[in-house]
Amino acid sequence: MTDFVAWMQACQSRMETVLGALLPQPGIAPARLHEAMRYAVLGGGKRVRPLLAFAAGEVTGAVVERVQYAAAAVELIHAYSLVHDDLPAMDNDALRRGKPTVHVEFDEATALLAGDALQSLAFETLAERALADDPRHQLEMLHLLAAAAGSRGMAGGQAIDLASVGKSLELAELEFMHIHKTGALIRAAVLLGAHCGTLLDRQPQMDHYAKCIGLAFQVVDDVLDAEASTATLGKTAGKDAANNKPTYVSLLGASRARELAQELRADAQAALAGFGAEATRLRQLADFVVERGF
Ligand code: GRG
Repeated sequence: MTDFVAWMQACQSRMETVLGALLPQPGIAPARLHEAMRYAVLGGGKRVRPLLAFAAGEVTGAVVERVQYAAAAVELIHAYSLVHDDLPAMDNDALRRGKPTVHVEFDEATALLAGDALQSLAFETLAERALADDPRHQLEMLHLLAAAAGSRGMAGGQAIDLASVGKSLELAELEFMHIHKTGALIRAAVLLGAHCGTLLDRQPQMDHYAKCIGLAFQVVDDVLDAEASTATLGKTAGKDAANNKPTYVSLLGASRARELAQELRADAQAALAGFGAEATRLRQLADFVVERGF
């Protein structure tokens, strides 16, 4: 476990350095926009998606100097989504990663533009250097990330989320929403990391792992939103209930939601059964994602 914590910290620190170098320097015009972009991305966040990319890269023997850019691209999309999600037109939140949200610290127009520019920077990062031996794999990475972020992925899930406020959803509908809103980008993190190395016949098993982890992450997020404090989360706790949003906790109760997270963790671990020691980090991350809430 100590070894896992050290690995995690090394990846997080690498990410901070890589993201810091990829983001435009604050003094460069337009300085306010660049400051807002750096504010949104640096100095916070668990970097779960980059960790998954690094772990998946270990399975396919990818070099970290490549995976770090795939990981950064996914994290930039994630950061943009948080900036836009916090806007008054969406979740209207004032606290993120323990600090004022971007539109509160800067202004709404700057927050919109910062999110837009972070999304563009993600694709620039994926496209501007060789990240896979086979250029077709790199093209597939661009395709995977675009699809995961778009209307049939994260943005689509967000649209369903916004439309579901005040409604009671069936469990299957809630799952559909989260597979898109949260799961799609988490899946992309795993697949992009894997694509930096030598792709395997067991790609579908890794994909299944990624889907289970994506959903488990959301179930745990729902439990934490209901049970953890704002100080612990670094974002406003209890927002789902306050906004009358359907969640795993509101549909199943906290106890069954915890069980579901454990079942998804077990499914994720089972998907990796055919892998050897090269999948150790993915296994540890499955435990980390689920246990962070318990
Ligand atoms: C605006 C297109 C668009 C999409 C927004 C990600 C998202 C979609 C909304 C965020 C709302 C939310 C709380 C989703 C639940 C799961 C989630 C993505 C939590 C935040 O991710 P973490 O916990 O955050 O990885 P850190 O700060 O650690 O990076």
